Amino acid sequence: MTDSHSTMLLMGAGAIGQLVAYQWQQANLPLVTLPRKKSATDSYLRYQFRGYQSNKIEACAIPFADPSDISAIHAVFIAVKAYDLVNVFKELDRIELPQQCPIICAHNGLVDLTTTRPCYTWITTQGVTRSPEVTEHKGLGVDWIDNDIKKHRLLSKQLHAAFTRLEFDPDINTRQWQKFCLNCVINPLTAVHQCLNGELLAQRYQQQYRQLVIELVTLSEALGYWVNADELLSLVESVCQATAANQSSMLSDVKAKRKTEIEALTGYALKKAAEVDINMPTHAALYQQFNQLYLR
Ligand code: KPL
Repeated sequence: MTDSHSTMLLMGAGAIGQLVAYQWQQANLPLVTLPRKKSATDSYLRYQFRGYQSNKIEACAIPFADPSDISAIHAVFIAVKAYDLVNVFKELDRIELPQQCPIICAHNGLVDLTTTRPCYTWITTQGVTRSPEVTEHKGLGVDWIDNDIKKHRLLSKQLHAAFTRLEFDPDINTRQWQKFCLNCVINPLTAVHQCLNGELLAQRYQQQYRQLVIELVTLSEALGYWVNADELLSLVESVCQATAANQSSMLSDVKAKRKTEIEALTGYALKKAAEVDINMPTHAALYQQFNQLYLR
C-alpha cells in the first residue's frame, strides 16, 4: 500500500497518539510528526510502547516531517486535548498543508470548531496508560470513525489495515455525544473526589451521578440527540466497572498539574444549556467545585 502520497501526519503523541502511531507503524504504513519544540535536535520522536498483553516493551520512533515530506502527507490524525485544537489547526496552516487533506480528530469533549478543513470524528474506548517510562495498551476497546471517511479510498484501506477493531459509523455525531455525556459524568466526578473510576460506583456517589445523567438527558433532548436515561446510566456504570482500576484522564491531568478538559466537558454542557435556556444545577455545582479546587 505504498504511494508517494500515503503518509499520515500525527499531531499529538500522548497516550492515544502513541497507540495510533504504534498500530499504524505495525502495519508498515508511513507516519511523520512535527517537533513540539523548534529546537529539537533528534530527527525522531521516540517512545517506549507495550502492545496489548505483550510481555515486551518496544522502542519506537516517528520521524519528524521535513518540508519535503509535506507533499507526501495525505491525512492528519489529531490526538491532542480539545483546548489545543485551535493551535494545531494554526500549525497545519503554517506548514501549508493543502486544505482538502482529511483530518481525523480524536479529542475527548466538544469544541465548536471553525475550520473549513474536512474533519472526521474518531471515538475510542481503548485503555492506554502512560508513564514517563512507557505507554501501555492495557484495555482492548473499540474505535469508531465517521463513515464519510470512506470517500478517501486509500486512507480507508490504510485504516482497515492498521486498526483491526475499527468500525465505520454512519451516525458518529450521536456516538460522540454519548461519549461526551459519559465523560461529563465520570471525568469531573473522579477528579473532585480523587477516586478511581470503579470507586464512583460506591453508594455515596450514586445520587450525584444519577442526577448528572438526568440533567444530561434533558440537555440532549433540547439539542435533538436521542439519549435514554437508563441506557446512559448503565453505560456510565459499565464503563466504571470495565475501567475500575483506572484513573480517568481528568484525574491524571489534575494530579500531574496539567491543564484539564473541564471546559470541553462540563463547561461546554453548561454553555449549550444556557443557549437553550435549560438549568443544570448539579453540573453547575460540580463545575464550581472543580474550579475552586483546581483553577490556577
Ligand atoms: O475516557 C475516559 C477518560 O478517562 O477520559 C473514561 C471513559 C472515563 C475512562 O477513563
